[in-house]
Amino acid sequence: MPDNRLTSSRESATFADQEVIRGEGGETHQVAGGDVPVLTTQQGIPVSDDQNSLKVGYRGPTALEDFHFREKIFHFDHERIPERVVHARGFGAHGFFEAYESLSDITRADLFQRAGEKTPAFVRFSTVAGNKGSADLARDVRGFAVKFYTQEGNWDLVGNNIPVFFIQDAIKFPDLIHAAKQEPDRGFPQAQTAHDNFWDFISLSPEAIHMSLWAMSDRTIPRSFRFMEGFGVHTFRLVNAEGKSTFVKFHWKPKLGMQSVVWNEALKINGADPDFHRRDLWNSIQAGDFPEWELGLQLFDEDFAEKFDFDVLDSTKIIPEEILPIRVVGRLVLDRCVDNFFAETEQVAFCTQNIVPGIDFTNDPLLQGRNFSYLDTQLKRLGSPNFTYLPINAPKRPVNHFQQDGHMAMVNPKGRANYEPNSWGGAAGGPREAPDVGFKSYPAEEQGPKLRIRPESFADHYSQARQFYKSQTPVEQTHIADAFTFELSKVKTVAIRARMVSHLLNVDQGLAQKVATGLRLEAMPKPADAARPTKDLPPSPALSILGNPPDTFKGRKVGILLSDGVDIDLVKGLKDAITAEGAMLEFVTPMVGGVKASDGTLIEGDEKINGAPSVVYDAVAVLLSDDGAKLLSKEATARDFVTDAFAHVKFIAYNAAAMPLLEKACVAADMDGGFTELKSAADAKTFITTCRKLRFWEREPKVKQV
Ligand code: HDD
Repeated sequence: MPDNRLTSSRESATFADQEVIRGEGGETHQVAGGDVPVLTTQQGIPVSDDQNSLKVGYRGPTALEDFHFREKIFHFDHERIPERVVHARGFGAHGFFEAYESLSDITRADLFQRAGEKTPAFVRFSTVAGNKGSADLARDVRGFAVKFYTQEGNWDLVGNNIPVFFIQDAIKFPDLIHAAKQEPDRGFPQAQTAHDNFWDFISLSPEAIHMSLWAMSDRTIPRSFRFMEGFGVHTFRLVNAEGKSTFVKFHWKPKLGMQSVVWNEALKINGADPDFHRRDLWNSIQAGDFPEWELGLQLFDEDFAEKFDFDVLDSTKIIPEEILPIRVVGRLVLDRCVDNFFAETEQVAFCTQNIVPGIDFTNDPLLQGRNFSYLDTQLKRLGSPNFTYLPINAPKRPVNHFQQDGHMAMVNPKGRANYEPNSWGGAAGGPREAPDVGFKSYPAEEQGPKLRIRPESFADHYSQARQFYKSQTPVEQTHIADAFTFELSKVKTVAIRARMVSHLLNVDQGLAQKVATGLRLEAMPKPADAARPTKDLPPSPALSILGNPPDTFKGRKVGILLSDGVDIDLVKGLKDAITAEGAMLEFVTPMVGGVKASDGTLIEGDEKINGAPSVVYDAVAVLLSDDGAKLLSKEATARDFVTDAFAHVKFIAYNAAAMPLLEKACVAADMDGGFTELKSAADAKTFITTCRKLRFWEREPKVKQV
């Protein structure tokens, strides 16, 4: 019998597909499902009954001697470890870094020596402020932490998706984070900076203004981890075999281009699918659609650093790509999901201090402080200095040292020598240092008085903020003004709102005016006192997301709303066009069991209409029969599907029969260039080509009046 079903690109997994590895090995016994391992306690004692605790009498108390019960509850009680004090919510994946060329003239770091060489890597993406259970689409900076398992040890590049930071000196980090997270008396709001404490701190810290422009831009509501840039933020050093040092800034460029959602969409995604980003990464890797970034380097010497307008040790500043071009030197591919979230994503311990021969620090005071903080926090989180033996943290090369013991010592070398120098001779004496190949710090010359100061060269807080704003397209500038207005509208203290606007006056008069108007401030404040006047730097076009569109719809997802009786050829044509573009699709149906198309084909639903609002898709199609349109135009969730797609300036494909729904959704009278009618299967290609623009931004001024 022919298989009369049409499924989307997403194949559903069954229990039988899943590899059962829990309790592999040991004795087995027959149960209804087949031959399975015998359930045991942690001590390996076979368990006869896991459903009932041991009681005295038929209805009596539980016996203290029930070791199985006690062990099970004891272990459960201790399952949690402290969540990260920042970046608690994250999602990781495995992959590799591949060098495009040898950089041996610049660095002796092993992973950069041979073109084509692949180095295993693990990446963890995260939000900063939210707790572990918060939602993915919080307006927040995203962490982009990469662990490279090089042949000369682990290198951790612990970066963000924004190239600058809020503060210049690590001593301010606890204050910044306290202000950003939930307020201590009430324990809310979580996972958002839209509250008094955060903006109070920022408005009292002019150094934070540049990053707050980035934070209020669309960069902090990315569509996917796959469509974000990443940055090492600080200036680091690369050191070659001759000991020559070159300064470097690290950049990650997503192969599929950048993309963000709009704010109203972000708010709704958080309700519809709080796991939106992690699900997206998981699904794309499982589908074999491996996310990829290119590693870019900005390389410069002391001479450039001297001449540059800003201090290269100041993490609140960028070096524009237009001044110092990025050299692309390799790619990062994520091709494997974790097997166990806790073991890998939760226990992975990134430390900025993890560098390898050929890479070195600079005196950036933020970086210097981080080097203390990360090691310290891992001890707190993971509970033992032996966290380096956890498989996710262990280098993929042998380790040899004289450190020993401690909680959970899992690797315990044999032999007598646990110190050096010793006179046990040869291999029995254990490892010895190797001056020729071992890590050597770059011998930078340092001297001067001990001072608690902020260098004068760090004092210009507004020029690059202005440059960032000027580099955005008008649509993006509007989003920045809207984001400031939204966040400051949640701030109850009017004086804080006004103080923020006083800083924006030093950035751009028009921006300050828009925000002041949006807040209905009674009077425009005076510009904030500035240590340095704002310079009018030329725009850096590379800083805009919309100014650098991807020109492909690859990796994006279309939600197709269907009803019974839908024209099967239209559905097939659309599916083919989406698949040919390398994009994904999901069928959204009134009932998850699917719909019967015009020819009787069962089209299986991926989602029921109330479980997949259009916010979880990049573009939508509404393909209905006359009866289907009659039914769905009375269904609020179907109307929202269309209304939201329209409000979020998405491309919408429809067939003529769907018009009653479009009318009920109040979009029929405003149909614009973002709509494509699918008269025949051939029109689907036109629709997908149109979707490459990602959003129909021309519509936005018409759907936003306040
Ligand atoms: Fe940090 C975690 C990125 C400044 C202290 N940070 C953490 C993570 C990322 C960053 C991506 C999550 C790592 C993971 O997935 O496990 N942090 C940054 C960037 C910064 C920065 C790009 C500035 C350029 N951080 C910073 C400072 C301090 C910290 C100045 C303290 C002085 N960060 C920490 C931490 C965390 C952390 C408390 C929490 C959990 C962890 O380290 O492992 O140590």
